[in-house]
Amino acid sequence: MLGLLGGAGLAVAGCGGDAESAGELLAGRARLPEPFTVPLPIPEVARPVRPGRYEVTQRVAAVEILPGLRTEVWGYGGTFPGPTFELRRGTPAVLRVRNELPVPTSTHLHGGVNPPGSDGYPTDLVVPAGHAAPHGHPGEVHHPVVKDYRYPVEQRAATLWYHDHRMDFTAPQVWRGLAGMVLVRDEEEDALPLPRGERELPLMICDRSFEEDGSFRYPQAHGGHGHSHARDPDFMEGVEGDVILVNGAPWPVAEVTATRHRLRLVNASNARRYRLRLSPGGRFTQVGSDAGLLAAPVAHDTITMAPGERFDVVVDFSAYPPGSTVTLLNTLAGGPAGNVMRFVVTRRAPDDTAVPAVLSRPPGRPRPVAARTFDFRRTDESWTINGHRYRPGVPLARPRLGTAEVWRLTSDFHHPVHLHLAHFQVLARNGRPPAATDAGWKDTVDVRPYEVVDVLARFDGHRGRYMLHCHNLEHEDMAMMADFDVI
Ligand SMILES: [Cu+2]
Repeated sequence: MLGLLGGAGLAVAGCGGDAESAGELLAGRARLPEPFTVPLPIPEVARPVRPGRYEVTQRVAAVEILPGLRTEVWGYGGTFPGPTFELRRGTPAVLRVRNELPVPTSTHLHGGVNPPGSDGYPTDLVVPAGHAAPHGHPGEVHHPVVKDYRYPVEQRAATLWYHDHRMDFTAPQVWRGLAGMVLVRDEEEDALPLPRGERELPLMICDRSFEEDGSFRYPQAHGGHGHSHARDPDFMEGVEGDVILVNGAPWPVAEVTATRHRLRLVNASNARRYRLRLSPGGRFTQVGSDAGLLAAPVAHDTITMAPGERFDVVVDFSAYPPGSTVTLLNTLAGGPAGNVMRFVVTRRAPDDTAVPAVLSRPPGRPRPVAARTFDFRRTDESWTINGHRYRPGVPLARPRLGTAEVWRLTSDFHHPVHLHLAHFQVLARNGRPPAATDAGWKDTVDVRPYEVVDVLARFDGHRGRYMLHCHNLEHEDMAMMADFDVI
């Protein structure tokens, strides 16, 4: 069976689009800026209100994304992206989320190893003041106005991110701005001579479309009116915007010295995959994956990123003459979405950084105690796992705490599969070795049409109810999720 599937990795799921595209393009109507004219913003680093305690308010705000136009965002702290939280392994953090939006929310720390009550389960909702809607789903929980999320932060240094995870409405609510980054740091990372300070850039990449007045454009049927899985069939595959934003700015430009820089790449798009490449050439030296530092660096000419994935890379700008420009391209798209951002190399500067041949000692691969298969597929007008639409509270698996299992992920389309709580390593694609970009411990894997991806997942940290789901957010809202209970 694996042999037969082996050649089908690039077949397309009957949509007539190109085989690498995971969504449907929604053309915008706004006047767009020339690429590489808006400076790259760096999100504020959140300051604790007291040690280990953070507070953030989700609110409506008007921000300037396209020059000269105002965009209403729903933002953590009223910004898009929200503030970056810098957490330290061994120092627990409490994040109080206050909801001043017109809709309920649930905040998921993507990649976090957190107790189930703080995981951002889709029906574990923070509801705004005056919100009178009834409980819409079995087992739905309503926290009035505020909720304290408790993060033990016992995990390795890694690039995480946080975003809304509200049942049925994750895609429109993230599209409106509910996402930000979290950097976990630890002593293992401190000891490395990697670029830091101004030479460490968090880069949250996502796509959006805009109306003529600068407001976000999004398909009405997906837009959060009423309560429905009756989505716009034109966007069944997912929504792709025609403007690429980095840290909330369209095709921005950043000045860099001719030294090494560390780029924390996050694909925060609803549905868009990227294949990143540097022009006029150059290499990404990957030092970390979703769940932390690699054992050893891996060099890539290109990096393919599915929604939810992170790549922690070093780029050495001393390879380019001062005064030159280096463009980060997305070779999966033609037209405007083929550009991501640009670096302008300003001048030579001292550089005492390095990328050591040994980066870290990640946990080894445990021996699996069980194997299961999860089939991600379109069934009638829904996206399903093992033939089921999402049923909150009905687990499809009950792995034991402290064990590991091989989970086989099969697919009819592009489905970036994300596991809450559990980190995994990719063992095989179609029975063959994984891609170079599959290295390390991960929490999200790019599963392509008719692919069979085997991952070794370990269930550590907490017992309770977690989930796996497709991280194409429109698919997720169209029920491509499942619970698993760690027992
Ligand atoms: Cu999917």
